[in-house]
Amino acid sequence: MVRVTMVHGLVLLVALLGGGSVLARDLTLAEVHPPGHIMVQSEERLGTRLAEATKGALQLQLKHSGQLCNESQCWAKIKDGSLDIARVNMAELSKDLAAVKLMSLPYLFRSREHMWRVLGGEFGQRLEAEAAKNGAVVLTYYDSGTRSFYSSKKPIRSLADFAGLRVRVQNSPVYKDLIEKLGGTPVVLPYDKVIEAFKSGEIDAAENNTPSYVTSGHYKYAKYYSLDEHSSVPEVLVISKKAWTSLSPAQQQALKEAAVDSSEFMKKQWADSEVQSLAKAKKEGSVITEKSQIAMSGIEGYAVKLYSKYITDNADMETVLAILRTK
Ligand code: GTR
Repeated sequence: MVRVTMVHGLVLLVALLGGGSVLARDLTLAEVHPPGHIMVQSEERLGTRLAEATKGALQLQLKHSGQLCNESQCWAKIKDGSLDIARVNMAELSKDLAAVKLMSLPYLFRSREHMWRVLGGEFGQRLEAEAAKNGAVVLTYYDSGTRSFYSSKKPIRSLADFAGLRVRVQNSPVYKDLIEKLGGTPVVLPYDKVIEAFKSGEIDAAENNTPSYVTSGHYKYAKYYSLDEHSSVPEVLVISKKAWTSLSPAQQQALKEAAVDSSEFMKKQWADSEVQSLAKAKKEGSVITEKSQIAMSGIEGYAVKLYSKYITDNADMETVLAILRTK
């Protein structure tokens, strides 16, 4: 929450002496990943940069490991203004933002470069306008690589392997439908409930990028990881409109710049983080199925059936075509 704290008396003094903002303030950032995840490292950097740029007047309070909320709850708090900042996967926004529903469609992006160009263009502006209608300001996006399936039962190599599989998905209608189309049963669960669900047998499979597969510990319960790369939906850093408008224009700029800097930092580290995570998973017994070993044509064929459900009018069709045409 934005608040003035006594403990920041020293910071306040420094700010006053340095001619900075008169009040030292905390900005709370809610994060579900634990320390050590590349996402948390990037946010720590954001906090340092922000404090430097504002001469200590803005202090980021990073609440990691889901201490404050799971991602659906965090997004709800951003919308109602009871949380300052949250980092969530964009899939969480898909119930409220039509643009996110479209960009969550599987196999839409040819590459991550393609996705970044789309977000940097008109589509990104549409998304940010929709976020604003929900009481949120987009500060930046973060790389989330590509998501792939993992199972506790057996390697997923073709469409047939989804039959009877109970697959944990994020809170997104698109992913629920995807699993149904593939022939499995979707189970919506928050991230921190996935391990228990593997242990109890409530689920047989889930999907995620490599750093999250490893830092979450899911790899210990679902050792068959199939690199099908069905989606690349990025992470998003959002601030509530309430917190945003309470900042001075100079503070807003400092926050935005620190956010963009942390995103660039993360983009550079991401590939390394993927390689290291995969190596760790392999070393500890994960069985990796490469994309070339998966009968992708069957899976993709079913996944694209979602397109006809989610592209509901000409405007959606134009949007998707514009994404596909983006070089
Ligand atoms: C991670 C992502 C989290 C969360 C998680 C999940 O890759 O960084 O924000 O969405 O996946 O599957 O719930």
